[in-house]
Amino acid sequence: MITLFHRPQSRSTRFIFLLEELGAPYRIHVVTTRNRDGSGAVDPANPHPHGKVPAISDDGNVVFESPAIALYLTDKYPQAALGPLPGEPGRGAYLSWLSYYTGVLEPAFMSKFMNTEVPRGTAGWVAVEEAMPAVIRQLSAGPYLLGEHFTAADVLYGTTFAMFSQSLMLSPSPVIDDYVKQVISRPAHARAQARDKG
Ligand SMILES: N[C@@H](CCC(=O)N[C@@H](CS)C(=O)NCC(=O)O)C(=O)O
Repeated sequence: MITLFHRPQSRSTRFIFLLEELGAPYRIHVVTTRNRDGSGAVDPANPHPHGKVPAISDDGNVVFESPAIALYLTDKYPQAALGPLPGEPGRGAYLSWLSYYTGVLEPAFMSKFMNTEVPRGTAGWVAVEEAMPAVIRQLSAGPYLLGEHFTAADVLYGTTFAMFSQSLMLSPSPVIDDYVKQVISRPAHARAQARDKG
């Protein structure tokens, strides 16, 4: 059985969404984390090395970091077809966009948030003004990141864009708006919101 280490309204909420999409049996273990304002504390029950969420334990096998968790779960529940398996078409694209999420997109958003210039040729990521057109190009062929089929990569990207769509982090884009609508209108997303408190 999968245990999701979770803090409501955080990056772990989207893994309730993914687990609901997968139809996987799971339980939620709500933990505390450190907060931006200095409050909160690492919960000793949380197996993430920095006490962050999400993390999962699959009967003692711990997985942390969002792309790794997404990949682990879609490989474990192949019948849900939420991510191409090794040898299937689209596997390379799936791995690439999952890795891009934490390797490029999140740092790009963080650089913008912190008003930091991204040093070309040194940083492993690019500015958000360069990253978003690449994502939009990929989605334009869509409707999903990998084409016609919704995958766990869309859980990560769709929920992130839903969070930032009203902020200055994202320039207005009808492609992103349509994408967000499709992702958050899924019944599993509503079920995840209902279970967010644990
Ligand atoms: N790279 C991690 C980021 C996880 C993360 O930073 N989660 C936040 C909640 S949204 C957290 O646990 N913050 C508490 C802390 O930084 O100690 C992932 O994508 O899974």
